[in-house]
Amino acid sequence: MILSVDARPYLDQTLGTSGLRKPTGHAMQPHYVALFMQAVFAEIDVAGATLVVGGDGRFFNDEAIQTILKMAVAHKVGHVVVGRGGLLSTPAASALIRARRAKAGIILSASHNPGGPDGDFGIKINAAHGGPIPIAVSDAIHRRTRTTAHYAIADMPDIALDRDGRHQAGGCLIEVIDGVADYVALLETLFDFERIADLFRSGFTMRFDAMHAVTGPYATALFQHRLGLPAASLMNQVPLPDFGGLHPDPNPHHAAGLVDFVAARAQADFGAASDGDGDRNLIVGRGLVVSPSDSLAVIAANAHLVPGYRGGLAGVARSMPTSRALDRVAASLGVSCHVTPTGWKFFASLLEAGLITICGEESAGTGSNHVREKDGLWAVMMWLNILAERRQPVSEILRDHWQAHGRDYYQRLDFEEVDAAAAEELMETLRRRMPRLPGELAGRLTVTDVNDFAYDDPVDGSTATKQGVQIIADEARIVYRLSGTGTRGATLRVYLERFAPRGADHHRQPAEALAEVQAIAMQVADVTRFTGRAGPSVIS
Ligand code: VG1
Ligand code: CO
Repeated sequence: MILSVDARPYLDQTLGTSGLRKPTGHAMQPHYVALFMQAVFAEIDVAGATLVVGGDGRFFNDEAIQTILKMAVAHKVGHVVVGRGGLLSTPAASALIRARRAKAGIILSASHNPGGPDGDFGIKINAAHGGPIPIAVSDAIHRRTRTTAHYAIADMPDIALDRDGRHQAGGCLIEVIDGVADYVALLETLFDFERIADLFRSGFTMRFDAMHAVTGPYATALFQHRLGLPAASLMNQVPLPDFGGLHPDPNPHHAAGLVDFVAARAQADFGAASDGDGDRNLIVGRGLVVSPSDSLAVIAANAHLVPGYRGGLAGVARSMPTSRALDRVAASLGVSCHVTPTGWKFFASLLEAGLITICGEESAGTGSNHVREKDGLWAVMMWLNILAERRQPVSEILRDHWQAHGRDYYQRLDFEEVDAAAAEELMETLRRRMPRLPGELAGRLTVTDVNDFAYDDPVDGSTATKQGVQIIADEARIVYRLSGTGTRGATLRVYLERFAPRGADHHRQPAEALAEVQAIAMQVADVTRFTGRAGPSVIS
C-alpha cells in the first residue's frame, strides 16, 4: 500500500558543495529526509529506472536508507541496488551507477564531517554519469523542497540489509549486494597488482587508517586479502556509526596518530588514510606529509608508470584553490590544465566529455576517469604502483619532483564555526577592496592580480561566479572562500601558496616558507577583526 503523508515543508534544504548537510539532530526531525527525497524524486524521474543507494555507515544511515527504499517503491523505481549493511563508499557508488546504468545514486554521507547524534548527517545525489548532479539540478531540488508538503511512501516492512539478497516489493526489485568485490575488480583493471604485492613482499611497510569509516571493508579486501599486507597494517578498519568518536577527515590534524607513526617516528615506509565516505586521501612518507596539491602533481607526472594510464593523459584539472604544481606538470606533458571551482561536479563534466583523465583538489580529493567522483583508495593505489615501479622512498620522489618542476609551498588555514554574517562581510569587504589592491605593496611582494573567480563550463555552457577571491602577489597567491559543507556558522578558508623555482631551497617547513604570505593574508582581509580569531582552528 502506498501512503501519501502530509507535512510542512522545511525551508532550509539547500545543497552545498557536496549535497545536503545538516547536524544529525536536525536531519532527524519528523519527515525531514522524506520531504527532501520527495523533491529529489520529483526532479529526477526515477519511475522504471535503476537507483543505487548506500552510505558511509554513520549514525541514522540505517533509518534513512529504509525510508529511501520505501519511497523508491512508492515512486515506482524498477530496481534498487543497495550496499550490504547500507554501506557504499562514494567512489564505489559512482562505479556502480555506471556499471548498472542507473539513473541516479543516493549516497548517505556528510563525508569528512564528524558523525553520531551530535555530529552531522548528509545526502549526496549523483547523476546517471556517476558524478554529483550539476548545479542546475541541485538548485531545482532546493526550490522544490520549499513547496513540497507531502511525500509518497510504501507501507512495508524494513528490508534486511545485513546479508546479500533480492527482495521484490511491488514492482520494485531491491537487490542487496556486497559492493566491495565489484570495486576491487575495477581497480584491478587499472593497477599492476602483482608488482604492488611484490613491493609488500620486499619488506616495504605500510599503515592504512580507515578512520572507522566506510573504506575499512574495501581496504581489508584490497590490501590484506588481495595484496598480502599484514592485518596489523590496517588501523580503525571497522566502520562505526560515530567513527569511534574520531573526526574522519584525513588531514594531519585529525589523522595525527598516523602522521606521528609514519612521518614523525618513521615506523613505516608509507602511510595513508581516507575520509568518512572514502573519496579523500592522505599520503604520508617517512619524515613528511605529502601536501594534497603535491600528491596530485606527482600522480599526474608519474601516471605513465601505471598500466591504466600508460596511454597518456587527455588533460588534467584542479580546483582553483589547489596549488599550481599541477599546471607545471601539465605544461611539461604538453596537455591542458583546466581550473574549476571547488567541488567534484565541475570535474565530472570534464571527465564525461573526455577532456581530462586525472584531477584533484587541495582538500585531499584525487581521482580519474575510472569513476566520476574522487577516490581515496584509487589515490593510494596510484602511489603504491608508482612506488612499486620506482622503488624510492616517498621523500625522494618529492625531492625529484621539486627539482624538476620547482616547489609550490602550500597551506590551508580554516577558521571554523565563525559568525556567518561576519564571514560574509569579510568577503564582501574584500571584494570592494579588490580594485585598489593591484600595485600595492604587501610586505616585500607586490600585488600583481586580483580576481573573484568565475568559471564557464566548456561542456554544458553553465557559469559559476563568486567562487573565491584570489590575490596574486609575485610568486605567491592567497585565496579566500567560504566553505559550502559546514553545518554550524561559517567556515572561512584561506589558502596560501608560494613558488620556489628550480634551484631554490625546497626543504623548508611550509609554515616557515609561508609565514610572510600568512601575515599578508591575515592583514589584507582583516581576518582577526571580522572573525575574532587570532589564528586558524585547523591548518592542513
Ligand atoms: C570541501 C572541500 C572541497 C570538497 C568538498 C566535498 O568543500 O574544500 O574541495 O570538494 O568539501 O568533499 P568546502 O565547500 O567545505 O570547502 V567531501 O569529501 O565532503 O564530499
Ligand atoms: Co568525502
